[in-house]
Amino acid sequence: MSKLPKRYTITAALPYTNGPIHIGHLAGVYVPADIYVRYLRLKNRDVAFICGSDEHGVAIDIKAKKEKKTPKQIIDHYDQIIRKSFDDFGISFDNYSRTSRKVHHKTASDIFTKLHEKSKFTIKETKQLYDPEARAFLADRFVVGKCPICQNEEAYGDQCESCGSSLNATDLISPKSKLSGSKPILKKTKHWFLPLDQYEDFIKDWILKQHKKDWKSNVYGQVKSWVDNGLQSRAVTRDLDWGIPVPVEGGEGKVLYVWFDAPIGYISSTKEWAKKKNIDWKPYWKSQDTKLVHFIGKDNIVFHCIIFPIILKNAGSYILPENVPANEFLNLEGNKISTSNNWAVWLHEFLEEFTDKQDVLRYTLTANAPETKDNDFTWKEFQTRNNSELVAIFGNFINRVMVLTHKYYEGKVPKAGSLNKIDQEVVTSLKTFPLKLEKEIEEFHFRAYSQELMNLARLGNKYLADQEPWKLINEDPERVKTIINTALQIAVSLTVLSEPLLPFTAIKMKSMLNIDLSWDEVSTFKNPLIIEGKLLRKPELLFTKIDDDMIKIQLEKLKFYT
Ligand code: B3M
Ligand code: ZN
Repeated sequence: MSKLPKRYTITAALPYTNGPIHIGHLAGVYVPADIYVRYLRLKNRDVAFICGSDEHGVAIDIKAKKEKKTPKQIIDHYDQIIRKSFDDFGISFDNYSRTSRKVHHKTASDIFTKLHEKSKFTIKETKQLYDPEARAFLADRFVVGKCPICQNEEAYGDQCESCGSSLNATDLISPKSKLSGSKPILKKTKHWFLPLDQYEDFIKDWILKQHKKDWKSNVYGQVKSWVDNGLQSRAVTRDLDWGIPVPVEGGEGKVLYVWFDAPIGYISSTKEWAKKKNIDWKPYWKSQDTKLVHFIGKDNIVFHCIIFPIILKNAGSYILPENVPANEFLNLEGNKISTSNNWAVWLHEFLEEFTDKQDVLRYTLTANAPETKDNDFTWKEFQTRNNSELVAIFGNFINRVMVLTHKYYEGKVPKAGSLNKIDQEVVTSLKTFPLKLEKEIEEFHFRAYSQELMNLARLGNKYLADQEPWKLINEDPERVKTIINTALQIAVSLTVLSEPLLPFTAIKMKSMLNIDLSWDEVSTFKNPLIIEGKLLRKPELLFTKIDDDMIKIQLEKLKFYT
């Protein structure tokens, strides 16, 4: 897309409501998406930031059965935990819906019916494992048995978690149903298949040819390997009682495969949002001058780059994503994050224990984001990023320039005299930051953006440390006015340019500096960013040190659960 998009539809992966949000979700999907959207809004662009809870699928059904609850109880419980934790963490969705809502059932059913009526599915009879006692077909996760490869007794129908082999449920030795424990039988069943193999040329041309340069290598590489191995047709219906009922003749007792309906959840959530705003949803999904970007984790690439685009291609005049900047995985203290072993940092618990450190976590997860390879989160790094960068550089600079302005000028911005060589060099350097940061964000390089931002704070901190205005106040008060005025220009620029990443801190800084500028006003820098005489508000500390015992508590917590 060469010219500027008229509007942006930005989606973030719909979290399953079978558990809370953890730092892996944040680093992989939600913090990068939120940075991008907040930047676009600061550029006064028309943005729809869309998400919602993903409420169907086998995992929810399994959890419900395990906890002797209904799926509805499970999804209601986690939907409100997830929704609140996103809100408290500043993930600024324009709409957060739920795929259990009517608007989604209708949208997904209509799209399925349309593809069915256009004969875009192949309907095939297959043999599947069936539990004669529970009178239910068994999805892979509902079958356990001995792994034919490593003899592990507890292998699942789709995968053996001890040797990692992917299996077919019929491969298992002495399979058992997780529902009733009985021996499953093979029973004929019918499913609707999406013939992905018929769209290889479409995917090759759209992604492998047109997006070779601008899509991330980890995403491009995964799509290429799927295509090189030959796309297989894929069942998009399931013999389950939890999900969206198959809306066509012969679909009784079956539901839509969760990965058929979930991405359509972006569209239903957009419809819900547009209705609340009394605007038309269709341009956000059907106009060529809309830029559509999906933020997801690497395990969702095939669904967002192959299956969902093929569904939309057949559903009629939908746009394709301009980019799908999927991140890799985040590990925790050297181990894979595991919800079942509680080896995770849960967002809602973090927010309870660190009430005012949302931006510290946003910064740490971005500075260390798994953008091109899996990466590791450690509590030590969280402490170091806070103490050595946010407190010692960023916060220290802002606090000093605020305190000195109040101390020498009763909080009023002093008039600058003529700039000496060093002042000019600092201002010239200052003017390069907006475009530098803009480029990093537009190219989804959020790690680089966070480090360049810290460099801007370093520029201010070093300028004050080198100029030492506190030593000159008596002998050269005019010089001090110039230094403080220049330092305040840097502080204002840092405030606006940091908002996408540090929204909670930016609110405090905008209030202290008594400013409200757009990104472009900072990048054009036509006039001083803050004019002499402007009255600043009282300084407040932006960041406080994290001491060792706060980290020790977190590490103990992790050990306790292992
Ligand atoms: N619910 C998240 C996951 O795979 C999945 C994303 C759906 S996005 C349409 O963990
Ligand atoms: Zn095995």
